[in-house]
Amino acid sequence: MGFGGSFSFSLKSSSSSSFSFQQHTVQSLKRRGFSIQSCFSVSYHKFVDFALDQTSLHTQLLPSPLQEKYNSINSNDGKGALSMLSFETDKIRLLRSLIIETETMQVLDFTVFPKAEYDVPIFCANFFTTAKTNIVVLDLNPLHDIINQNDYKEKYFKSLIPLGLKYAEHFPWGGKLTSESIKFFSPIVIWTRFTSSSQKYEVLYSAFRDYYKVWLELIDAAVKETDEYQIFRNLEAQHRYLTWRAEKDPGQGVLKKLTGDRLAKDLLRSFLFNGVDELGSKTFDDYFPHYHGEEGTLNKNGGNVGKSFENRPWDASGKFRGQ
Ligand code: BLA
Repeated sequence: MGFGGSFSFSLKSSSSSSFSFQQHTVQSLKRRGFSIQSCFSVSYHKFVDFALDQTSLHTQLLPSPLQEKYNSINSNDGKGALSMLSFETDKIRLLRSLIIETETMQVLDFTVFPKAEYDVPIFCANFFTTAKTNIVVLDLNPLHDIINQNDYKEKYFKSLIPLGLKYAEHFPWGGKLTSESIKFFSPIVIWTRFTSSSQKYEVLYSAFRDYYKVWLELIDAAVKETDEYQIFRNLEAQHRYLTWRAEKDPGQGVLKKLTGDRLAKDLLRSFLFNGVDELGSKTFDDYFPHYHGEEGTLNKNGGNVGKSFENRPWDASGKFRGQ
């Protein structure tokens, strides 16, 4: 099974406007009779539209070389659609989004990876929605340690603590996590689960807009690093992040169900976490020697094994308290 399928489109015809590019995808889906989002009170396309529009106000969005191969595919059962977009800019190595729409779920996986010359956090929005429930991660994932060291936290998160607190009120902590995940999250992470409601989606959309706008300000202000060692540190941190997510993304099972094992693996390694096979040679075990396979999996009774952080581990001043 190849990518693109019958409703792939030419990159060249999309010119420089990200918006028409996006609309093209939506129109393609509509032409194919996908009105799936109508049974949900949320569609994540407007989130991506917003992000692309905002980005192009700040800088020029260039189509990523990945776009030609990864654009739109149907799920194996023909009842769902996966839409993918990818871009780069002068400071962004890869901005990519995956939207999944089926009869039973709406998923957004939107991540922006800065180039290694910038130590700006990775923008991360992961929303998994069914008719009843939602699993949400929205964050500026730190590139460097913010739990044991202060400098990176001060540089990027100190001024954002009030923003995090504003949304923590609306979105209570989502419960236990693997201890690795917590190290990739910032003090302003929105990690939450909620029962589906249109009012909640409005707040989520507002949070997404606010987080993306502050992230754009950070990347705008970022000065290109010239020190080889610092660039290497950033690159290795990016590669470590990609290695974690390509291996442990909780969405893997869903992707495999929708597209089959081979395509799911290709999507994970070449599109979603592109760079995992190119940006470094360390392996998962090199980066996570203490990871025990049972962490984060479900036991036979459906209980979580090896997870912690039942409550938000940061206090209101952004200090890590742990638990
Ligand atoms: C669950 N997704 C989760 C959870 C987290 C994340 C923390 C809770 C379960 C856990 O502790 O692992 C997301 N974890 C992240 C993110 C990072 C991380 C963003 O470490 C970044 C460093 N989610 C998606 C996509 C799908 C998806 C694309 O992003 C589906 C295609 C599904 N996420 C999904 C599902 C669950 C989940 C089904 C529940 C899985 C479970 O409870 O075991």
